[in-house]
Amino acid sequence: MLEQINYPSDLKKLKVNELEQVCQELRQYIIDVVSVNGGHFGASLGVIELTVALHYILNTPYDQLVWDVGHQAYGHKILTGRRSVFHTNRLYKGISGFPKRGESEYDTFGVGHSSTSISAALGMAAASYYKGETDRQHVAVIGDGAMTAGLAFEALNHAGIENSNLLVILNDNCMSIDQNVGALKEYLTDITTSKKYNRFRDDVSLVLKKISELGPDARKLFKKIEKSIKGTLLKKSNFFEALKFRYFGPIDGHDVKHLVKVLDDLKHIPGPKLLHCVTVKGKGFALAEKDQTKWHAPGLFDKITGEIKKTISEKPQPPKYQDVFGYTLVELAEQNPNIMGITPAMPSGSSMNIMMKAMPNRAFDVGIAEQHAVTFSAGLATQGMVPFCNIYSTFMQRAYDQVIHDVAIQNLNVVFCLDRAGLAGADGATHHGAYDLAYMRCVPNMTVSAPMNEEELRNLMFTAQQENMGPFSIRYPRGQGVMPDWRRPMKAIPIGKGRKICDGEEAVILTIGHIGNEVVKACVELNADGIYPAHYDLRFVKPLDEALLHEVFKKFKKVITVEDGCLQGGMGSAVLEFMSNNNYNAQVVRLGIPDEVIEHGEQQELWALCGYDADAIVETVKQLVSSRETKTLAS
Ligand SMILES: Cc1ncc(C[n+]2csc(CCOP(=O)(O)OP(=O)(O)O)c2C)c(N)n1
Repeated sequence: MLEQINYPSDLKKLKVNELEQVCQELRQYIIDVVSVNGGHFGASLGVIELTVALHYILNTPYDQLVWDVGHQAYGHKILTGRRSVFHTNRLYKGISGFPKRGESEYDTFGVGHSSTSISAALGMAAASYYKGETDRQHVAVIGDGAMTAGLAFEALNHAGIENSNLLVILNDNCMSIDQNVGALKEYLTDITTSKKYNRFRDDVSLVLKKISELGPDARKLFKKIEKSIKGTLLKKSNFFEALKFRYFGPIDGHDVKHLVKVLDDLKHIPGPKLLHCVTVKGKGFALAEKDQTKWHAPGLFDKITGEIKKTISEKPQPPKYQDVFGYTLVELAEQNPNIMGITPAMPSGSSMNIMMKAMPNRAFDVGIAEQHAVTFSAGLATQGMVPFCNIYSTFMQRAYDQVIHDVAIQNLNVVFCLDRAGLAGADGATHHGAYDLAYMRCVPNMTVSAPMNEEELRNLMFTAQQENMGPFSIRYPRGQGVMPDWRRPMKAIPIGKGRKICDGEEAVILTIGHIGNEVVKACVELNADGIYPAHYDLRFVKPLDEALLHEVFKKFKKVITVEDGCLQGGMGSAVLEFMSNNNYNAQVVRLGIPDEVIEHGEQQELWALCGYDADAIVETVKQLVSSRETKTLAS
């Protein structure tokens, strides 16, 4: 059946009792493709029935369907014109792993970061209301994990007093990437299991039934019946009702026929509504149902046995930076009783789970709440604690005011560990950690650093937890480092002190962070061709190692800067500022992320695209040393 469905219009030709078969085929298709291609997995399997029912009932793309985070939208993509290209998901030049407006008119809102759907759908609904498009539906599908964010609460708070035609579907599977956390989660579990609420659900079904039977006068009748149950169960004890939403559910999110009926009924009820669907993440793939965190995005796997494929290597592999962070934090916390760990919903992704397991009273998962994570850390720091607040570079964007207002202005000793910094790879534009060097560099009191390898990461963490360090950011990329034997004793690094990697002549390369290893590779190739550039690892973008830079600009007239971050305002910019402030004259070529949106692809592929993988660096050095004129060049 799936082969006959290219667009929702094809789906609508089917009878309701044929939809279960469509769900089964759609589920299998996702398993087939993701097992050989990679990508997010469990979340899409959990919303198959919802996806089919929504496209069956709604008049998409006229009706606006907004997916939160968007990692669960594979079924949506397949049913909206992208089945035949789904095998290119997340590949360079292939379709995006998230909804993207430029890709399809069915993708109403670009996503990747969580908890935006209610605000966005409410904006769409308000615009429709203003334009008089009263028949238009606006639906936000949001998970219980994404619902923990401040942004989602802000949107609910606003939506409750708007007349807009908005349906929020709460996809409640009790999971974020790891177990969902917090009081809201416990509340949702309560109302899913409590008898009172189940009885209430039956009342609602009755009301809906009456509506469908009675046609045009239905709304009037609904108001009457609603009034009779208002003030009792509804208002007093339902969180969403208290925010002036009409609450429906909880219902089984895997019963496609029932979903079709309920969604059809809800179309006729105006104003803000919330439908609570209970689903199972990974539904239909036993292993994914069982270990939902592992199967959030498992990589490649055997779809029959479920065995996750590993890249086999003879040599001992360096660890991932995130694991070096996780183990080092515990090691430091054993010595320093003031250290605390904070993660906003990324215990596994950041390896904070190592500390959460070893020291449960000193490590917090605060939910998808980056802003809160930062201000909570600031609060801890006022009491003499040393919080290590680990947030992916891209997600830290959401907590920028908290970084400045709550931490930096008060000069509090909060250590920001920014994982997945630089080009993040297949997750694409929404997930690249492109901006942190620039956005941290302009904040007063902030130390901005990046390790080139695991040993440096450990030393920077050791340095940052010393007394009176103030706000301290340490950024490192996703994936593996370069040193298999990384567990060396830690030592403090003088703040703002860079280091020389190799001496050279003619040209100098300045780097920050892990990308310096591409320069090491490039130098091997250049040396073989008789070209010997010097290489310095700055370690700190702020404060800059001015002594090192004086040495560099006195000796070299050809300077290349390389960073895995945006060119505007990053390390290269800092070097140009230094050069200008000190009246040096040199030819400076800056390599980094240009001022444009970089799409998805393999990390190495994207480094090459942006012109700062080892090959591109070799090319740049060769061009620079062969150019005769020496002029100041900001490229
Ligand atoms: C602002 C932000 N922080 C963190 C993440 C990482 N992240 C992606 S999916 C996810 C869990 C979402 O849980 P939920 O909304 O319940 O959806 P589910 O995966 O359970 O279907 C998290 C934390 C993100 N995408 N955006």
